[in-house]
Amino acid sequence: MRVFDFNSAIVRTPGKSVVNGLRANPGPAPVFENVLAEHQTYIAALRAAGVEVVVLDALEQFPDSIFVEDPALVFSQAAVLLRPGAPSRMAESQELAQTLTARFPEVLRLTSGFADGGDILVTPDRVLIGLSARTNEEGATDLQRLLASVGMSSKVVEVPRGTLHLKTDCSLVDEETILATPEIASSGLFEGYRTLVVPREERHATNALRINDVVFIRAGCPRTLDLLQQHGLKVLPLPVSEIARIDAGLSCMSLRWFGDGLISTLRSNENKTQASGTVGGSGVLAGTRAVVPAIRSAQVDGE
Ligand code: CIR
Repeated sequence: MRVFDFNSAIVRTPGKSVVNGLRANPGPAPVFENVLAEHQTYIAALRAAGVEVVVLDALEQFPDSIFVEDPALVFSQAAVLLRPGAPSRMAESQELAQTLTARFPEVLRLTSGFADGGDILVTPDRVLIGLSARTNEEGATDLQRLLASVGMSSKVVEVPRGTLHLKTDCSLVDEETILATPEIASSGLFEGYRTLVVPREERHATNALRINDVVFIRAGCPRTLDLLQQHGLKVLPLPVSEIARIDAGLSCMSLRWFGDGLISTLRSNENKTQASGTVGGSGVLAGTRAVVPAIRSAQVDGE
């Protein structure tokens, strides 16, 4: 199985407070309805790619909680509750604890330091942990210990200064290839990998997301689209200009893994009991129908 083969994902509906999400970006705050629309398009794209999606309820008290990738890390065999480096996001991992415990055979916890999921890049041979303003050495070392306990090797690397997360600047697009900014491509981090370097004016396109046989990229990046297509990849541009206003991209809106079918069982139970958190999964075909108009509208918007 490839590291980007997924059949399951968790996302969280944005709350209205998402407009107050953390941002280094000095531009305008996002508009709630537009964030919601981008989120719905993203969910449809995941379903169209063959993933069953669990949609958790919004958490108004945590403006950034739509970005579920940061407080946790998931693999087929285990999940890890992380300790996000931004104080306003620290308690988000606890909000995921029950959901993860219900779905994973083992749930581990980071106990010291800080680490954000956005700093963790899973490659075929090891897990890369980036040191950034959100992930410190203590957190990275603790995470290495946890990963070793479930048989995974890892390496700690430096994130370019001023970059929010490791995956802000790079993504794995196939088993041998990394989509990267010029800075990270020349850093020597990806020795042994082929790097596809995005042009400087499209540097925000590097937070791409490979899901099964398709690579999601940010809409409005024609040169990156061409670069990936020339490389033989199937690419789906998705609108993220609103969430980009709070420094986010495509990977941060989901936790993804290849599960053993547990979700379907949970879905039928949760539908019966109306337990908190709604579980999506109207099927791959329904997802495909929903995502196509959304993509057209992104192109019309000239995003
Ligand atoms: C934050 O600063 O934490 C959020 N506004 C954006 C998080 C983006 N996360 C990610 O790319 N993994």
